[in-house]
Amino acid sequence: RVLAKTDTLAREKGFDHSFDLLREGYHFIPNRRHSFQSDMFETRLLGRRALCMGGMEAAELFYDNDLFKRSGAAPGMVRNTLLGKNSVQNLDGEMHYSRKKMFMSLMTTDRLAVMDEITIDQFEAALDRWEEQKEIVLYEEAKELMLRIACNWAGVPLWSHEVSLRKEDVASMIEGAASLGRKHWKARKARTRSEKWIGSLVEKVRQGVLSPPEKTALHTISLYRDINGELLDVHTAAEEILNIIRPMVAIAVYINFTALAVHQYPEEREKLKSGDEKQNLMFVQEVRRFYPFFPFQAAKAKQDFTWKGFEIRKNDLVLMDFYGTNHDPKRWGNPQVFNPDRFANWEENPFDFVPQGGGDYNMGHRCAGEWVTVQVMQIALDYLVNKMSYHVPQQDLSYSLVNFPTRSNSRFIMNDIVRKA
Ligand code: HEM
Ligand code: MYR
Repeated sequence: RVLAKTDTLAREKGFDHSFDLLREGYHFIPNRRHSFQSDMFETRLLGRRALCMGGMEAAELFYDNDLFKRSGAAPGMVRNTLLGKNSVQNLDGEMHYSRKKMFMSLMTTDRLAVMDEITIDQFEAALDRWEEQKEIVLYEEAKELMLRIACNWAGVPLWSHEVSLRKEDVASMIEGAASLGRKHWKARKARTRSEKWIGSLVEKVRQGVLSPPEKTALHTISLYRDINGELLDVHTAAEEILNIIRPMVAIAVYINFTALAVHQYPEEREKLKSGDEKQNLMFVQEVRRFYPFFPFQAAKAKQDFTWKGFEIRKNDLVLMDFYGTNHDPKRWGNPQVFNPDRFANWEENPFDFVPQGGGDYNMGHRCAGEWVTVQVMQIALDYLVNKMSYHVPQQDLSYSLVNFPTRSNSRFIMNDIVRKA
């Protein structure tokens, strides 16, 4: 590539802005895109130069595999807690393609239908329990519910005596992903313990003493062979099985926000009472667009190039803002208004709506579990609106826009739960 004449990239002055990132959270990149009037700017994070960008065109750039790679991009603190060291998120090229194909092979129509059945069964069982309780904390209940759904679907045995330990550990990997200090160490310990748990199951599958059903994650990943025809080492296989179980538990965050939206937008709730599938989907999509969850993603430039006249150098660290792209006023009118109707005539586009990343599932790093997430949320929404009645007592429903990831401060308390006839 020939370097074109370059414009000056807006550069934030100062030695390091990690502290501002902690202070401004989800708004760190959008605030600066706004004040610099530019979709890309330069700052310094964790002691190094970092280019931050957002918006639809930036997303298109970010998913160009000739220009960006993932290996060595995610900070160690996130790899040691949320992601794992040798997992699919850190791979590029052929290695990534083959590993991603393994993940996508778990997402067939048949397997997604099984997911629906398991989810409905678990919601039914949970509703039986909830009717007996005076009060529940939805976010905590949802994590347990999702752990049961995840293990069942993944072919992972889950004994009743271990439910609370596994739930705490998996939740801690998510909740401690962007924390420092005690919470960080707790998340690391949780990852080590969870990898041991799953690793021993992988060994049993390989020895033939445990036989999970075919097409489940435990079966598929334990027996997957890479481009050299080799099995994954046990540790990596465990990381990848956790890459199914952990994010399924993370859907609890979206269940919390779905309940919050149902509570706070009664006129939208009314539209869901007919059970119309399209209205339900529009609502779920707006929950994923509107509420903050996965903030941004990191990659590294593979070569020198220019974009919109800005010079990007090989090995530059680039952060792509997902939250800000979903709230980009250039693309979404009144982005801070919750309005499911905006999805009525949405022309699907892989770069403007990126709560779980963008681009192509097979060729890029877009979330392998996006269909699972949407399906589970659709069922949860139908339960919240049409299958149960409940009361939402006075509580602190606000959520932080500073901490990654976030949820209602009260974790959504409900009482007087009754199954609707
Ligand atoms: C990747 C978000 C649920 C499996 C990702 C990425 C994001 C994301 C932002 C990275 C995209 C990129 O790097 O370009 C979320 C959110 C979820 C969720 C917010 C809501 C709970 C799930 C579920 C599963 C899953 C339910 C599995 C059943 C994965 C995998 C990857 C991934 C395997 C790695 C893909 C790759 O590197 O090629 N997710 N995800 N996620 N997600 Fe999710
Ligand atoms: C998952 O478990 O993979 C799904 C969602 C987890 C959300 C965690 C959000 C905080 C992580 C900050 C990542 C920054 C990456 C550079």
